[in-house]
Amino acid sequence: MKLQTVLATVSCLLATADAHYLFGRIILDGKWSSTWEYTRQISPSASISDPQTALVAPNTDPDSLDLVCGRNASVSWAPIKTAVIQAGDTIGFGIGEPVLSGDYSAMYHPGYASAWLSKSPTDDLEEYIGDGDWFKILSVTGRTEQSRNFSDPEWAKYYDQFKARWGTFRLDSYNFTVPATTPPGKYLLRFEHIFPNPTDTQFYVNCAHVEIVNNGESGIPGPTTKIPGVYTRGQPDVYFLTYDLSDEEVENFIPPPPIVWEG
Ligand SMILES: *[C@@H]1O[C@H](CO)[C@@H](O)[C@H](O)[C@H]1NC(C)=O
Ligand SMILES: *[C@@H]1O[C@H](CO)[C@@H](O)[C@H](O)[C@H]1NC(C)=O
Ligand SMILES: *[C@@H]1O[C@H](CO)[C@@H](O)[C@H](O)[C@H]1NC(C)=O
Ligand SMILES: [Cu+2]
Repeated sequence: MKLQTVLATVSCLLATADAHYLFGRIILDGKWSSTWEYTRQISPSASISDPQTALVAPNTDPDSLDLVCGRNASVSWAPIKTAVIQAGDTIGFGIGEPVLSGDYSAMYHPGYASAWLSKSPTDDLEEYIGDGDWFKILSVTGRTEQSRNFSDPEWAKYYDQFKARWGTFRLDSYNFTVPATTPPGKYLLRFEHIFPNPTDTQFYVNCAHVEIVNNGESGIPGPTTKIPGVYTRGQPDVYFLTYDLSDEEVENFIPPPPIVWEG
């Protein structure tokens, strides 16, 4: 068991140079959008020379403004559309270009995902830098009905007994419901996939512009938090080695606060 853990860790670190991804597309009315059609463009990492790798590289600084919507995207600097969605309806995020060659066109790393909303104080989403209150509307930790079926011959080759315990492992998208009592308005809709590591946890984050329509009852979303500020370097539910958890611990894993607002 000890040796297995060491081997698995080494292969993970070797793979991380290329094994990155971003969520440049949304799934609206059951259809995949184009990359950056509704999602804020991000900038390449200045420290990586290959342009594709530079774009998909994750943020590893929990205190950076890049934690809001991805690298250099707390400001909206390229025109995008606003997706109109009815409170209670389903929306999703999907992997966008560039998709790195090889086996990486998916949430390649083990870890957990979440989706968040933050209401723009004005009608102009382009102007909103995401410094208001955020609430969580989705949390995926262990396996769900959307998880890959690794008994299926198409996916069996990607099976890994440690990584497959996490619900998003090897998925190229995730769909979820906007709570039915979400107050109407213009929002940043943020998707986050976290690959925990003891020292440099990777944050994969992107944001879409959405207008939520709700002619019915509105609730009071909460609990809320600020981003950055939601995570502290070293906090044990963000900074850990996934291989060190037992199957039961992954199944019962409690993600970092805040809890999901169900509406
Ligand atoms: C999310 O929905 C889209 C559109 O129906 C679908 O292509 C995709 O496979 C779904 N994702 C998952 C993980 O089920
Ligand atoms: C960040 O975005 C600004 C526009 O807001 C752009 O002018 C600048 O070049 C970008 N920075 C990097 C490092 O890509
Ligand atoms: C998973 O795939 C196997 C093999 O194709 C199939 O027999 C099984 O029904 C699938 N399970 C689910 C939950 O779809
Ligand atoms: Cu990676």
